[in-house]
Amino acid sequence: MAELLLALDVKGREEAARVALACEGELDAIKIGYPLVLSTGLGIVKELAKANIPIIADFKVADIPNTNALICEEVFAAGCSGIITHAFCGSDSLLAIVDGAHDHGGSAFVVCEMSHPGALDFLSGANAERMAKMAKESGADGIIAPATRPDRTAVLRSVIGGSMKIYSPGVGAQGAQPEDVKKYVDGIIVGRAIYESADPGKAAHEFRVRAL
Ligand code: FNU
Repeated sequence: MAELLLALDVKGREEAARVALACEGELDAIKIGYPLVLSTGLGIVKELAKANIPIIADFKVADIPNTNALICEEVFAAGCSGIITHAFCGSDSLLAIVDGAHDHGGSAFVVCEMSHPGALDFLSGANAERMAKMAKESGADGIIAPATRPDRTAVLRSVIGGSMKIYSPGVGAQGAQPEDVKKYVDGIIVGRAIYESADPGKAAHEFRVRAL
């Protein structure tokens, strides 16, 4: 049984509010990222959080430890409950995110293998497994692994064990189905297949049921 996370990659406050309202009651969390935050500002977090739902900041942070810590301060002060980070900058940078999240009562999720075809250039295979191992050693709360490659997500699950979460993007527009990965993961991440739907609430409901 997997949770449903909406990737709210729409632009502007009105559109974000429209989709979030339509999906009310169907979601376990909303994932926001650069498209929404660059078009509205981080203040959007407080508006979305009014629905009493966790907001996860998908900023795929990739910087030196000090900058990562400063980014965490802003993300959690804005009201987010989780942050998504890259791991390829190394263990000290990763630890700055994990500590930054935990210091603010939040969670840190680590991108290990990405879902798009180009991930096979760098962000997959042995590199992904090394990053998953590092994520576990860092005390991170979970990892991001691809619904588009369920076999790889199963491998990453075996690397991290059962105590960390896996959130999995790639369902819907990128071609994966909830049934492909739900047994390996704690949550599926769905964006366009919900927010571009004529009826986002109905689409979210269907994904939620299929992820059970
Ligand atoms: P949709 N996302 C992803 N693949 O797609 N954070 C990754 O490997 C990853 C992500 C995000 O395709 C992507 O940025 F690490 O419209 C987008 O916000 O369903 C969402 O997951 C997928 O959106």
